[in-house]
Amino acid sequence: MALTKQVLVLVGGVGGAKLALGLARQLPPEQLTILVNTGDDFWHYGLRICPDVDTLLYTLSGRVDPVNGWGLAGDSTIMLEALREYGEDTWFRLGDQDLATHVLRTHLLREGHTLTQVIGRLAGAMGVRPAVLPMSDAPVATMVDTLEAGELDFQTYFVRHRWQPTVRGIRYAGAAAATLPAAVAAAIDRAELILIAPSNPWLSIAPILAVPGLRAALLGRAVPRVAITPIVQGRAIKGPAAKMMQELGYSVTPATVAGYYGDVINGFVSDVQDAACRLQGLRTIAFDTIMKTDMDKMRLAQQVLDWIEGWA
Ligand code: FO1
Repeated sequence: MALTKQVLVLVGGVGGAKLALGLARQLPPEQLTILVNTGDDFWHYGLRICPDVDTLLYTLSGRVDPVNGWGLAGDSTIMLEALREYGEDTWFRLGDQDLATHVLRTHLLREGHTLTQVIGRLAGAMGVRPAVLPMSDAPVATMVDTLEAGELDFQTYFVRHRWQPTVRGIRYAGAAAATLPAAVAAAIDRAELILIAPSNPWLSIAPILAVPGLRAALLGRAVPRVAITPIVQGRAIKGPAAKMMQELGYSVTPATVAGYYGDVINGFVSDVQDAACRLQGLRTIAFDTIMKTDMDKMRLAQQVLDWIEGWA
C-alpha cells in the first residue's frame, strides 16, 4: 500500500544510512526527509569533515564503500601515502575522491554558505533526492570522557582509539549555543511519521536531540514516533553501542534503548531474536532488523511503514 505520509527519519552512522536507503527505495523523494547527526564532525588538516553526512550521501547515491559502510567504493589513498611520506600519522583514512567532498564543503563554508546549503549542493550533485538536513548549522561536538585518556573528541575516541577506551560520560559541546535550523523545524512540523534509525542512541541520536528546541518539537507532534533497536541479542550490529552501555552501567537490551528515548517515542521495533519488549505506553513489535543486503533495508523499511500504517 502506497504511504502518502510525510516521513522524517533521524539517522547517524552506518546503521542509520542503511535504514535511510531502505526508506528512500520505498518512498517518493518528496515524502522523505532525513535528519542527520553532525556531532561526529571535526576539523582535520583544515578541512571540515562531516562523516555521518557523507556516509548518508554516499550510501543514498550508491557510492559508499560496501565493506566499511563509509567512504567511497574503490577510492585511492595517494594523498594519505604522501602525508605518511612527510611523517604524518594517517589514522583517519581519507580517500582521494572523498577528499573532494571535504575540500568543496570547506570552501563553501568559508564562503559563508550554511552546512544545510552545502549538503543540499552535495546531495544534488550526487543525485540524492530526499531532503537531507543537518541537525544544526552550528558545530555541536560529541565529546567522550574516558577512563584511560580523559575527554576525547569523537573521531579520536572512535577511530584513533578504535572505541576501546572505557566510556565514563558523553557531552555535546556547543549544543547550548546551537539553534534549530528553520528547515528542520519545518520538517518536524510537517512530519506525519517520525522514525529513529538503528543508530547509536548516545553517539548518533542524542546529539540531534540535544539541539535546543528539537526534542520539544518532536514531542509536539502527536504522530507515530518509532525507534528501531540498534541492539540485538545483547550486541550492537556495528560500533561501540553495547560496549559503552555496559561501561555506563546500562543493561544491554532493547528495553534500555527504548527507556533512554523516553517520551520522544511512542513505538519501538526490536529484533525477532529478542521478541517484542513489553513497555508501558509504547506500541512494540519485533521484525528482522539485521540489514545486510539492500533487499533487507527495503524490507525492514516497508515492514515498519506498514506496521505504523495499521496504527490508525
Ligand atoms: N571510520 C573508521 O573506523 N576509520 C577511519 O579511518 C574512518 C575514516 C572516515 C573518513 C570519512 C568518513 O566520512 C568516515 C570515516 N570513518 C572512519 C567513519 C567515521 O568515523 C564515522 O564517524 C563513523 O562511521 C561513526 O559514525
